[in-house]
Amino acid sequence: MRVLLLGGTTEASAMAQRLSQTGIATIFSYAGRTLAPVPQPLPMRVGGFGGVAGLLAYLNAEAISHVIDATHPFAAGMSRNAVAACAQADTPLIRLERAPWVAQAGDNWTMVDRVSDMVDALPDSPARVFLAIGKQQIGLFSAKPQHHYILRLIDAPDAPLPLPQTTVVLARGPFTAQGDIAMMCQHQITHVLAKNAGGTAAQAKLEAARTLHLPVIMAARPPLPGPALDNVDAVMNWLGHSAPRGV
Ligand code: 3Y8
Ligand code: NAP
Repeated sequence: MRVLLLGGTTEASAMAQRLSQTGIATIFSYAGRTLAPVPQPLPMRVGGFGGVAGLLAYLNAEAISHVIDATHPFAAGMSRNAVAACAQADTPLIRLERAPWVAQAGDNWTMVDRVSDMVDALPDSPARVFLAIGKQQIGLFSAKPQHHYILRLIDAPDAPLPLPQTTVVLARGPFTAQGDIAMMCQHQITHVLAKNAGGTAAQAKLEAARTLHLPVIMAARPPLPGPALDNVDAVMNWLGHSAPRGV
């Protein structure tokens, strides 16, 4: 058995711990989005594969018997490529994915279908917007330059930001409600924008918004193909009962 673990989430790190403890030959894969990704207890590879064809070639060259896609629910491109390449390689694939967040009593959420719909959900009158969606899609918000955007990023921007009024907060999760309440008060946040990532490491901003009675604009996840499980034990069970490719 030789597993490729597509990582980049808290669940992927938990999966890596379990696989390293059981001695199953596994390669942990990062996209290389950050300067210094969290080390893993497994051999790591960093960088894209080169689309579906590149991933297919990798599966064959590395004789991968199983693929676990533990990427983020918004890493749709990687997940779709994994489904296509594993189908061609006849390699068993499972997605490890946590449940989405659900609004609770006291929450003031506006749900939108996708990140690009978040801009229209913002008011026209100037606001102080906590953009907790990373840096890949902040260009969308140049359509509403009247707001002051507080951006939480992992690495400092390597180019000028496409927004006229910004404050950058450098931090890597997991986050705490206490920390996010303090940060939102310090920056006088009026709106919180989030992707429905689910999980525990980034829900602090939602707890903080609830405490501070702030509105949240929540982007729904992109639809993803293929079977998914929501915990490490279930994936270990799947591994034990999935015939490797070509059998
Ligand atoms: C490179 C690996 C672990 C995994 C930790 C999780 C939790 C902390 C919360 C906020 C939201 C955001 C962002 C976020 C969280 C975990 C998890 C998660 C959100 C690292 C990591 C990589 C990335 C990539 C990065 C994206 C960005 C998104 C920041 C490592 C730390 C906003 C997603 O600068 C960039 O280009 C960053 C890009 C993709 C989204 C975006 O579009 O910008 N994650 N995040 C992975 C790789 O190279 O393959 O550097 O160590 C992983 C984690 N980020 O093992 O403990 O499980 O979700 N990551 C979101 O949820 O909206 C922050 O600030 O409240
Ligand atoms: P994406 O848009 O779905 O993928 C874009 C391309 O990045 C993929 O086609 C692939 O390149 C490469 N890639 C993505 N994940 C990879 C991985 N684990 N290993 C190797 N290559 C990978 O991905 P994304 O949303 O930018 O996310 C990138 C990474 O950050 C993922 O590991 C994800 O788990 C993590 N992350 C993302 C978010 C988020 O909000 N999107 C949040 C937390 C963590 P090729 O086509 O060249 O193979």
